[in-house]
Amino acid sequence: ADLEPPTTDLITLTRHILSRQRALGEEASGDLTMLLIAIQVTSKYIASNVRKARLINLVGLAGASNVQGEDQKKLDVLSNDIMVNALSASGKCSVMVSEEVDEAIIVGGSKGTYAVVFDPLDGSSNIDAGVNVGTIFGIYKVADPSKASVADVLKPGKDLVAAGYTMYGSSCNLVLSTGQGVDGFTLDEALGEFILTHPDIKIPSRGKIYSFNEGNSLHFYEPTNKYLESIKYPANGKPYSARYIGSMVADVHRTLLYGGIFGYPDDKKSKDGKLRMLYEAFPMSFLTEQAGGVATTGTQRILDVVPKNIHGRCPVFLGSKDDVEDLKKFYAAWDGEK
Ligand code: P6P
Repeated sequence: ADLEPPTTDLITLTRHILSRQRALGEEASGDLTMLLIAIQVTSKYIASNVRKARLINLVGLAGASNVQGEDQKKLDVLSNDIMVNALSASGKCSVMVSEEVDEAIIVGGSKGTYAVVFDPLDGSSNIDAGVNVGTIFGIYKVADPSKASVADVLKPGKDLVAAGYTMYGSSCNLVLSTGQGVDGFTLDEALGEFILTHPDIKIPSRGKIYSFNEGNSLHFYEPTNKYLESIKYPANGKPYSARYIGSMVADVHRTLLYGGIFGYPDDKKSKDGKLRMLYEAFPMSFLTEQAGGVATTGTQRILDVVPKNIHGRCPVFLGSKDDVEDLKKFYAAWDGEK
């Protein structure tokens, strides 16, 4: 095939972030730019460890000792430490919440005006099977760094100023929004740069795919089962396809690009569902809305939910506007016998 001549106008993630900063004019201090660049570096480094792990079977070797004699860390712990250290060193972050750490981390003496909530390696239970895993992050503004506390992150998802994820799979994809739409980047390992490959991602208004763990159907509430019934046995005789990877970053990435609906509902067994608000539901809902989609708990906009604690969970239905609105109709018609 006649190869395309190389572009002479390469848009890297750094260039993209700087152009967004310039668009904000003088009010932008450059702090968010520096923070996002720190996160970009962690994504590259985690990507290289995930790739290596598959080669040298680093995964799961907790307890084994490496040449320095220190404990070999599992990938999710390693990824957490990479992010905590990079965010602290950036000087722009004064509060952190990580899926791997029980308490909020307050960065002592930091003047950082941002808080970062993150799952350093979501889906890591799948990694031995070679399934795509990812880092999910959200960024809140911290009003007064000298008074930085957990209160700076116990805020509804609508207060996020930025959110994104990096998916580690056959290629490394970073998807980011700073509130002006969603852009996707692919890591060019030769350059060590994330290149803009999916500008201005818009989710189709309706899709043909549903993504639920139907192994939980026995516990699903009536509206969920009735909704699924309606797309598996539709009047028009054209059922939806089922796609469920079991790694949120991969399921959401596909939903953003192809459309359809992803759901992790609340049910009789899990009263609040399984997914965590701060570093799973909120960032993915922020991205979904920025891409023109809808994200609901079934009865409430996810981004309006106020977390009571940093590891709190909430039900998640997100994706194409028309598909999620269809789901909401079943909850609205329900008498709520949970
Ligand atoms: P289940 C992975 O463990 C995770 O946190 C998300 O990435 C994923 O969407 C969900 O759990 C899968 O859960 O119960 O379907 O295996």
